[in-house]
Amino acid sequence: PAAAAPAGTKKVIANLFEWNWTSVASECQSTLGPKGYGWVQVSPPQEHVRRSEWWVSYQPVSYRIESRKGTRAQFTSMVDTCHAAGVKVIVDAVVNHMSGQDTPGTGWAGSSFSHYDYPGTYQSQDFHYCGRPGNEISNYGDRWEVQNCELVNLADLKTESEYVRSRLAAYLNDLLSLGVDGFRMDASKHMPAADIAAIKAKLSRSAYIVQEVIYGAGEPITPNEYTGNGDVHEFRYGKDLARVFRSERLAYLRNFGEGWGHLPSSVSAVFVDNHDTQRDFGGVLTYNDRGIYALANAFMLAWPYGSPTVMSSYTFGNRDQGPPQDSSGRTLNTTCYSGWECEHRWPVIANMVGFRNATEGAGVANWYDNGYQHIAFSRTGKGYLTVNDEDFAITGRSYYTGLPAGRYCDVIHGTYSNGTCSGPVITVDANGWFAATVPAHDAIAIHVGARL
Ligand code: ARE
Ligand code: CA
Repeated sequence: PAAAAPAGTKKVIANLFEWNWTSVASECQSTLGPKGYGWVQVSPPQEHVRRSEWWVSYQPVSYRIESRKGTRAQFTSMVDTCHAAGVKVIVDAVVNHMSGQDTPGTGWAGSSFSHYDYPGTYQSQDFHYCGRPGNEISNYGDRWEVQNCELVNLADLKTESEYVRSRLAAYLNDLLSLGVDGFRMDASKHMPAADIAAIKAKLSRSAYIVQEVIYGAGEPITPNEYTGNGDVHEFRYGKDLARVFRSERLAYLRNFGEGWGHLPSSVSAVFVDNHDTQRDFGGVLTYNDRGIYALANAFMLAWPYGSPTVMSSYTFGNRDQGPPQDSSGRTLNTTCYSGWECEHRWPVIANMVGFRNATEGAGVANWYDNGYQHIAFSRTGKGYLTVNDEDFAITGRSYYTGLPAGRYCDVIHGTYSNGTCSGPVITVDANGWFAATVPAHDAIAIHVGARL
């Protein structure tokens, strides 16, 4: 199967979770483009139920591009602005189901609906009624049930039907006509891979596809089944990385990825955390872990496995809490570091996007570890990262980088722009070595794109 991984050297995705379209547009211009992000992933744009929680986005009531995040015109203008900044757009596409409210209501843009009836879009014959208690999925060990019953009461579309497939394709084609470049296929596990393939075959042009299939030990439906359609999210990545940082040894990372039983790199989409794992799947590293979270993202961005997504969150106290919003439920403009975490702007993370771009295509060489929490490796001829997650500084060591001699900006502690570095400079000698102290729980990173 052809890998659909994002093309070009700018492959890093920023997931601006629940940002409104106006704020996404200005972020493309001010930060994502300049910092080298190649893609922005945005939350579901279609009309949804009216409530304050974030997850209303995952309860479609029509395919009008009208949501708490903005109007169709604002969405279109956001796509154009991001493109002008060199950033492509991935839309989170909710195609497995419609809403899950038992009582009838009116959607964000005024469409009336009831459970299993969305006038003008779907009627009762377009849904699965699986006949199990509450039509609900309870056993992930049963393939048929997972794909034909309801995920948390969400009206499950008959994705095997020609009408449903065409209607879904019409929605996705509408987004493509507005310039969208790719889709995150929500709840892909709950649709047979063949149904997704049939919908994809109806798209008017090629688009990047990344499917959400959460690996579950012992489950019959596996991420591998979906790789023929495009990329698949590798949920083991963030879970394993967190365990290594929290309770194991960074030295174990020397073969991280396929060597750990993860998906083939060419079809794997990875992240330290996403909007579900930061809430529900305990143990992953999140913005709450501050410096360690930044180091984990630095490792992800430096390590040539999969297509990385950087998560960008709003601050939340409880799992259901929606994004900052006005009294009518419209999402407020993003204000970084006040209500919004903006991890994608943290200097360490944002600067490592440049490292990823500069080292694209180069393999790993010169791995070093001390057997515990201090590791280092080069990306052949292009860059070098050393992470020290010991409780003590590592002093008096030299590192072999194999890089051309020169003065490099340490992009973990400084930002390179217009030929100058705002932080420490690392000097690589004629033999490819440098000497430096790496403080406890810290790192040094240099690359050919930030050479003075
Ligand atoms: C909300 C309420 C529910 C209510 C429902 C309908 O919380 O109580 O019944 O509304 O009114 C999100 C939220 C849900 C929310 C839903 C709809 O997380 O809380 O429900 O939106 O508004 C499984 C799926 C996987 C899914 C996760 C959450 O396989 O696809 O569950 N992830 C995506 C999104 C979510 C989103 C949805 C799907 C729905 O990323 O944000 O839900 O569109 C094992 C299995 C996994 C399974 C996991 C949890 O690990 O291996 O497959 O993931 O358990 O059950
Ligand atoms: Ca289904």
